[in-house]
Parts: sequence; C-alpha cells; structure tokens
Amino acid sequence: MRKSIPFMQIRGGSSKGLFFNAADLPSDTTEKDHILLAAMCGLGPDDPRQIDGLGGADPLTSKVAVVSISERDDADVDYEFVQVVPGGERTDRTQNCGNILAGVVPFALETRMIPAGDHETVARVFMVNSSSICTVRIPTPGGQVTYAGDARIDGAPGTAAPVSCNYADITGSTCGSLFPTGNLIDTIDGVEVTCIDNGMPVVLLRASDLGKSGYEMPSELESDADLKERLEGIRLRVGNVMNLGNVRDKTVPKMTLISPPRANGLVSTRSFIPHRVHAAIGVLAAVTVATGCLIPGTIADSVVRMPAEQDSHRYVIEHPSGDVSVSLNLDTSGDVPLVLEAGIIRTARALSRGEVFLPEGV
Ligand code: NQM
Repeated sequence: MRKSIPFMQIRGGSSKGLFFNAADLPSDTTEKDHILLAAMCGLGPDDPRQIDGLGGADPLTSKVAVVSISERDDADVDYEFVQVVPGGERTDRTQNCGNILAGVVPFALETRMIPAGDHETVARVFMVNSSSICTVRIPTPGGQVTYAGDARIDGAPGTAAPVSCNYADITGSTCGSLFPTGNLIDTIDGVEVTCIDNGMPVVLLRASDLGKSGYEMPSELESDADLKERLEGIRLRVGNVMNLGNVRDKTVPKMTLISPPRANGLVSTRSFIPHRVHAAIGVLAAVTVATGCLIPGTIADSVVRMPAEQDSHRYVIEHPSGDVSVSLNLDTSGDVPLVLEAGIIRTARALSRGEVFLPEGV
C-alpha cells in the first residue's frame, strides 16, 4: 500500500523546508531519518538534485522542522531542526536554524497545536537541538495567521508579516561555551581565527588573511578550489577543539569570512555553511558573528566599525544579499560582555500543504 505523511512547506526567513507534526513520524531517530530522507530525496539520497523528492537541492532549501506540543513548563512547542545534506545521504542535527524557526509558530497555529491570540500570538519555542528557548511573536488579527505585512528582510522577496524572534540562553549552544577553544584567537594552519558559539558554532576569519576582499559573490568564492580546500583543512582541525568531534560529515562549524562594512554595518560577511556559500547569513550565525565582533580581543578587532549610536543595541551584519539587523541585550558589567538575549525580525509564508508519498518499501 502507498504510504504518505502530512506536511506543510513553509518559507522561514531566507530558507524554506518541510514541516511535520512529530506525531506523524516515528519517535526513533534512525527510523525518522529514513523517512525524512525518503521524503526529501526519494530513492536518491546521494543525488544532489534531490530529483526524486521534495528537497530543494540547496542547503537553504533542504531543511526539515519536526514540531510538537511541548511538555515543558517553559515552552509551548518543541522544534527539532533537521538539515538534510543535499547529495550527502545523511541528516545533521548538530546545528540549529533560526530561519526555519520563523515558520514554527505559524505551523503550530495552522495545525491547531496551539491556540491563536486575538491580535497577536506569543509562543515559546523549545529548540530541541540546543535545548534553548526562543519567544516568537506574530500578528494573528481576528485569531487568524496572516502572512501579509510590511516587514522586509534581505534574502527573501517582497514584504510580509513580521515574525519577531527573541532568543535566550544561546551561549555555547552546541560547543558548551562561548569560546570553546578557551582562546579569543587561535592560529590554525598559519591563519588567525576566532572560534565562537553564541547560538551557532562559527569560525571567524579575516577575508584579507586568505587573499580575499570579502566582498566577492558566493559563486566566485565557491569556484575557488584552493580557498575551499584551505578552509576545509582549518574546519577539520578546529572541530575537535571546539568540542564538536570529527566534523567531516557535520554542517558545523560555519566558516565566516569577515571584512570591514561597506554600508552602515558592524561588519561584512561571507559564510561557508560549510561548503556552499550562504546567499545571506543564518540567523544564529549572524547573532554569533555580532557577538564575536563586540568582544574586544577577537580577530574582528581590526575589521569592525562600531555604530555611532552605541546604546541602541542593534547591530547590522552585512551579507551578500543585503544585511540583517540583530538586537543584543548585553550585560556589560563584567570584563567580557555577556549576551542575555538576542532579537531578530524574520518573515514567513506558508507555501503548500499536502501529503508526501514515500517510495514503496520505505
Ligand atoms: O544560523 C543556514 C539558514 C541557515 C541557518 C546555515 C540559520 C541560522 O539561513 O540560524 O538560519 O547556516 O546552514 O537557514
């Protein structure tokens, strides 16, 4: 008999993916992944085009959210993020995704997991991958989800209703501490790097140290085989010291080239995630980059330009398709500023709803 599973496809920020209710999937991770790979790649998990499945053949469109009602006192829904690696025959949960997170509350409302507020809905999302909470606020006029609105984010076309995301407790989300190597700067293969995790494991590198301006387009960087080999060598070496183990098959750490801002930003970025170059930048990656740029003594010192309005706590990170603004609630009472909360505006849009047919035998 043909087997099918209900899903919604939602654009969250500058990514899109399939959203499932956890109750429709096996709880065993191996069985679940077998089904997710079949849904996204069909019979061809090794096919980077994902031609036999619903995956979008790009890291930013090959993503899955598994959502359920939370049993925790401090959360309304649980969100497990699964990266399906295009052509990699595998899934990866070592990272989170703040873009896909923007679709989680709309999905929970559309599937009636949680009730909508009269004007707006505020829901606490427990991020299973990093055991941290994000409070999400979306407009729900008349108790209905609406995707139309005036918010604009770079990396997605048009305007849409704002999805306001407020992250708490993300320091050391995956690596266990903000600077997992214990240093503000490490020298790996002759290149100075800062290894940092404030929501996403990131390695900051000065673009100029690698012979780049840092303003190249993603396609230009992706076609530079020498650069990619050098970055991968550094990534494999830092994985262990960042408490990530062997990262050969993992999508972290993200390798982020930084250079001085060209507009009104704190810094300009190009992010290898970790092999393709992001068309923009990930949400938690942007929060982590901003944090690294604000702490004196990292490799960002000679690159960043501090905003004139120091007390606004809004920091702009430039990326290949524009910029993203991150609000950081900082505790500056100690020697090193501590990020208590990070806020970011995203948008989302429901794209489709249906049943995904699994290949026979799955
Ligand atoms: O950093 C892509 C994305 C992401 C991750 C990636 C993200 C985040 O933009 O929170 O959103 O870095 O693989 O979807």
